[in-house]
Amino acid sequence: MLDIVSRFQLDGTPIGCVDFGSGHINKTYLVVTNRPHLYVLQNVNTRTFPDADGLMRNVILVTDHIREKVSDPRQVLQLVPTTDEQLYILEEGNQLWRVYEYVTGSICLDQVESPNDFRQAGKAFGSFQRQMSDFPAERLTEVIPDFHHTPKRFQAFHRAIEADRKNRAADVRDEIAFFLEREASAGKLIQLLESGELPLRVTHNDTKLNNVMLDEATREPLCIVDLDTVMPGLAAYDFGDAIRFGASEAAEDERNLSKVRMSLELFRAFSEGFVSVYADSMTQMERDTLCDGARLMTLECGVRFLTDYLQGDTYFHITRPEHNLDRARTQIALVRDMESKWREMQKTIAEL
Ligand code: GN1
Ligand code: MG
Repeated sequence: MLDIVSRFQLDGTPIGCVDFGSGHINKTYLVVTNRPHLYVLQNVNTRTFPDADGLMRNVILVTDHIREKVSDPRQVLQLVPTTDEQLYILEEGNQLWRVYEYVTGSICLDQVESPNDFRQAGKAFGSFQRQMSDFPAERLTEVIPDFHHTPKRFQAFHRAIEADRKNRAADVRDEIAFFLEREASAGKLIQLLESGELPLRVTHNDTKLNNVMLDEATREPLCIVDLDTVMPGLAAYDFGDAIRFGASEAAEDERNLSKVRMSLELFRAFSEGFVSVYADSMTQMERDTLCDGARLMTLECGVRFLTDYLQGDTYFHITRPEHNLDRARTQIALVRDMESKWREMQKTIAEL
């Protein structure tokens, strides 16, 4: 690893490389040097992102665009060039390596410590959408086509059930039934997009709380990370995926399902933050479908986890045998909880 890292223009000599972060797709390391200067090294998963150049072009376009709009360099990810002045290394076998400046004085959270943290995350993702609102979406490569096309995620789910490669379907009959009972509602956002009732935006598409760096002193947002899935999308995707992950009172892989609930207090906090910076840019239909985004992103993620479980865990990194099943079950619990809190969720948005 130090071999790779020393091909980038670092301040100091790299002396260590340790696992970092909690992503399910890429491998991320913190690089320590003999100077007080930290870096983040990533080996991007090119099975998930086969178009490595397209992906890096997106990252460069997006970070350059945001850099024009911010005052503090910590407010946007900064790629570190290689010794031959490239912004990434792409080697044989489609091995993609890149290094970012570590965002000094920042923290990122896997779970909120207070509603205020989540309000700040709402501001961060709302600002990201606002910053990207004057960027021509067609310049971005669609690195994973149909990423949030929920009906197509269901089609893949059906194929996994039919193939049942690992003979797991019989044991998860109830979970499968839960999703299939809701399949009819999966196309709501896509249909509104196709009919022109919802506008296409540049969205982040993976708005987990741990993709926001907060200032460790003020707890205010510094920057958004994990730009690999920035693509044309819907405002409701970013709002919804953030609620799915961050408004849950438990971890995404919690096994004690009685702990898994969507907190209305956290839902309100995020909504306040998001709407406070982004409301002016949103259409009425976008506002009206934010709650649908929360429910559909959770349903979709659950379907993806269960699909991966049925296929033998080939997509999301796992650290225990039933990890993806546990994740699918938390998403089921969250969807159920959202359905029971639907009126309050909608009332919250209407009030804001
Ligand atoms: C993956 O890379 P990471 O862990 O931030 C996934 C998201 C899922 C998320 C579930 C490219 O995100 O779509 O919502 O796991 N990213 C990709 O935790 O598939
Ligand atoms: Mg991530």
